Amino acid sequence: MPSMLKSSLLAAVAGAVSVSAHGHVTKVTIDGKSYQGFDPTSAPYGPQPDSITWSNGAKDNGFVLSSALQDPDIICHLDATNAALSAPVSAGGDVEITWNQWPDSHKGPVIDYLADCGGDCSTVDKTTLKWFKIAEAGQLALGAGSGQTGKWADDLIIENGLTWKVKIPSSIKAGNYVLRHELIALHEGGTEGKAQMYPQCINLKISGSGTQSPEGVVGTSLYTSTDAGILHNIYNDEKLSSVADYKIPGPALVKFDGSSSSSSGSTGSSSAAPAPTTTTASQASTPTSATSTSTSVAEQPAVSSPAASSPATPKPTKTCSKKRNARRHARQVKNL
Ligand SMILES: [Cu+2]
Repeated sequence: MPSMLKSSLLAAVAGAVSVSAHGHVTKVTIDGKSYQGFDPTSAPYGPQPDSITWSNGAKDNGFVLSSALQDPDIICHLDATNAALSAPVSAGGDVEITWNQWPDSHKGPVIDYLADCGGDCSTVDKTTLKWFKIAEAGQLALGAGSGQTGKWADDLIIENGLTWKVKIPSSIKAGNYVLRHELIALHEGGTEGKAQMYPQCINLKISGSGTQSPEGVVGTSLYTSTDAGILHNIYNDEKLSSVADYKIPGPALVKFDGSSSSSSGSTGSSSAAPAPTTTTASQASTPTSATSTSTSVAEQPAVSSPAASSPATPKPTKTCSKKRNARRHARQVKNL
């Protein structure tokens, strides 16, 4: 396919700076303050400034394959090491996470977890962190026809100016936490071990008067390669009766005091989703403008319009659904 060839050539020309078109978190914004994300594509060539985002060795903007879900790499990305800083945030406040880019072909859920560091997050052993799920969003609309993909939480990232907003539960106990923000790409999810996991960890110092301290599970126990939401063919929607048939992977969403609902990503049509947590590109410059009332932390960033009527327009940019690219990805991961 010519466009495929063209994008491969472009990627090759981009060379060392950007080997492929996945993505990494480039910025985290809290209370109007921006913190630099870790850039795995420039880190090999120079030191990165201290930040609240954990560093990793995903040199190509890459991912952790679902064949390695019991490996510590799944916790905070490939060879991740602790962030030196922590950002203050009030319980009930929002954390906005901005990606540098995201390929249209990469569809799947977006999930956010917290883990209590029990002390200093800059030195905590990541393998001891116990994660509980505070937000999730999965499939939002079924594919329109045979072989067509539907609308997914990952698509909202693109729609919302590459930014995802997650609300810190207002009832959570104050303390030092790591936020684990994760995109999953299922374009090859029909093959066991081929789903792509893109976790990014972020250190937070949460203030407030809450008392909830949920149980969690260690990162290497969050998923297995055969979980229904990970071993999943996104091109087979005609076999589904509703978007709720897609099961978002990982432990159950925690119910927090004062929040009413469960995941809207898995509760059916997106028209049922309330809208307060949407982040649009235009809102991004005024992150504290959200006028949301006491809404659930679990609400997905809302689809801006009746989404069922506007199925994602598929573009032929299958960044790594082509076998050659997939092999290249695998090689890169192996060589890290
Ligand atoms: Cu990819």
